Amino acid sequence: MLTDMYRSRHSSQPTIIDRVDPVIWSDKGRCPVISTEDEKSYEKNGFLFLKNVFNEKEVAELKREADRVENSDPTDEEVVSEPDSKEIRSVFRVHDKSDVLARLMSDERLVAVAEHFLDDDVYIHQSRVNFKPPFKGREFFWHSDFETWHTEDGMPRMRALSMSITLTDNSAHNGPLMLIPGSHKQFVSCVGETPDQNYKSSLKIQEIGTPDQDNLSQMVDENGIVAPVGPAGSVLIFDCNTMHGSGTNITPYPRSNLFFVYNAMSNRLVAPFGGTKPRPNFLATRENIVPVRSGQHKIQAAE
Ligand code: 6CS
Ligand code: FE
Repeated sequence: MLTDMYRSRHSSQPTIIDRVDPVIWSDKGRCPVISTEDEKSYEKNGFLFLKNVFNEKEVAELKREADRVENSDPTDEEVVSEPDSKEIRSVFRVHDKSDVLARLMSDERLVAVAEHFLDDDVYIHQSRVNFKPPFKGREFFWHSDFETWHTEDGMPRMRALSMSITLTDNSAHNGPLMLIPGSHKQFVSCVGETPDQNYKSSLKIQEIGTPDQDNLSQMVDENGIVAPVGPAGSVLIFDCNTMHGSGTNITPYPRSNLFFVYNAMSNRLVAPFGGTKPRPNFLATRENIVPVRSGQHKIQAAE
C-alpha cells in the first residue's frame, strides 16, 4: 500500500499540505523545445502560456474535428451536457474518437515538454474538449485537478500536467481559464465525502473536492489571479495541482479548449486514495496504457 501523501475529503476541517514533489522532475538541463526563462516561469507559477503554437490551417483542422466529436451521441456517458441545458459542455476520450486528435497528442511541440517536465515517458490520463458554448456555458469552480485525480482515481504523486490547446480565441469576456500563480506548491485538503458516482454530477458542477473560501481567499490575496488570453492555436501548460477555474460564458462566442492530461508512466493509477470505486476509463486511463511516443495507440471508435 502506497502512503497517502495528499489526504483529502477525510476531515471536517480543510488543511494545507506542502507539496513534496518537484514541479520539474528532470535534472537533465534545459528542455529542447522551450526556453530556460519559460521553464523557470512554469516552475514558479505552475503554468505557462505559449501563444500561436499552431497555425491557422492546423487550428481549422482541429476545430473541424472538435465539431465532429461534439456531434457524438448525446446519450453517451462520455458526452456531458451543461447543468441547465442540452448544450454540450464536454466530450471525453477525444483522442480515441479522432485520428487527427490522436496525432496531436503525440505532437513533438507538446510531448517533448511533457516528457521533460515529468522526466519520464508519458501517457494520456484524460482527454477532453470543453466547449463553453455561447450564452449558456457555465463555470468551472476553483479546483486542483490533482485533488480529484488522487482521491477519486488513485494518481499517487504530482507528476502529471495538462496541456490546453485553445480552439477559439480566449478573451477576457468568454470565460477564459483563470489560474492562481504559485498555488501548485500547496495542496488544499478539502472537506466532504465523495458520493457514489460523483463524476455524474461533478463534471457539470463540481461541489466536492473544491477548496474552502478562506484558503482560496488567502491564496488569491497573496498571489492574485491570472487569466491568459490569446488567439486560437495557443497552448496553456499547467501543473496538475495548480488551482484554476473559469466563469460563465454569456457572450455570443464559444470558448472551446482541447485538453490532454499527460501522466508519467511511473505514476500510473493505483486504487483511489479516497476509498471509492475507480472512475471509468474514459475519465482516468487504467487499462491499455501506452506511452504516447510508442505509436501503439489505436483509435477505438469508428470515424
Ligand atoms: O473530474 C475531472 O477529472 C476533472 N473535472 C473537474 C470538473 N474537476 C476535476 C478535474 O479537472
Ligand atoms: Fe480542471
